[in-house]
Amino acid sequence: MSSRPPLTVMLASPRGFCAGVDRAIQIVERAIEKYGAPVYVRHEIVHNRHVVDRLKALGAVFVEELEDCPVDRPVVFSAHGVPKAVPAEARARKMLYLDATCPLVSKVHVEAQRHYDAKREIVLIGHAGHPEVVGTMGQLPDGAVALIETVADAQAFTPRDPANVAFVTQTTLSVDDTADIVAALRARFPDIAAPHKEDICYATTNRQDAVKVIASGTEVLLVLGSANSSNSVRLAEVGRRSGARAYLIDDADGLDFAWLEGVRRVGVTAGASAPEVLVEGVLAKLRERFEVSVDEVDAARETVTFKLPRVLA
Ligand code: 0CG
Ligand code: SF4
Repeated sequence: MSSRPPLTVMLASPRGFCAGVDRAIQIVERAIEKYGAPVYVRHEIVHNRHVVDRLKALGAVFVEELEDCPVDRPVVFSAHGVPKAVPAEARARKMLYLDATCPLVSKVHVEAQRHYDAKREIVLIGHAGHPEVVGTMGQLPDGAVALIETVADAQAFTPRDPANVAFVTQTTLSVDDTADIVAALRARFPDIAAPHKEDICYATTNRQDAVKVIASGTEVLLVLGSANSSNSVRLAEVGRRSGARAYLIDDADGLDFAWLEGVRRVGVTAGASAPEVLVEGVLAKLRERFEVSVDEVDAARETVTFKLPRVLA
């Protein structure tokens, strides 16, 4: 008989890598294979410490600005997208660049441009300072896009022409918070032009849905992901709103057994940039203390994949 107490792990599915993250990491790996090291990467390719450290060991060099890259080495732009000025500058410096912007972020860029061409005043719902927000705002001239972060911002927004407004969003927001902000915008601007479906991507939506399914029945939720990962931070928030104590941890070392005292059921999920090996590490650590049974709960099936840029395919 084992003396370890029983623990049920409710494992969220889908969790972890999305198609855009998978593609972005492959772009860096293939670029290193094709061009040799070092390959420069402007900003963390995805917001995960383990991914970044592994790629560094393979020969990637991470920098924040294009001017920190030598002109004679390839540079990859991160999955979050870049302002238009960045590829323009790379071309001017005759640099070889590979754009790992997720196609679902590029889609938002195209939408914003379409609204601008139609002379609409554009609102971006997103988090100030996040690189995706910087990239989306940077598709258009300064002042063309107004950033709003909250319902209060939506209520305070004063367009020049209330009949000619459009909105786009960051891809990794809270689905529920965004619905509230959109409702506040629609109440004031009934004709506001909106995305056909959603700018919040399928991966963000599905991971939040999966947390909702498991978190109401668990006392604690462990989210694998880094603190600068917007979609991972949102998963912990969704867990808290469903009544769980939620912890965002980079890996098994971040797990404190004190959190699990007297706990019988724990939820586990991972942000879109967190490798599955980190989930396995947490399960292995839980097995050191508990008699673990894993219950994987499927909230959605995902079949999305994205092609690599032709030069690397
Ligand atoms: O969730 P954000 O946008 O912060 O990015 P992360 O790299 O964590 O994951 C998806 C992408 C890109
Ligand atoms: Fe693309 Fe969504 Fe993944 Fe971001 S989280 S890289 S938008 S699929």
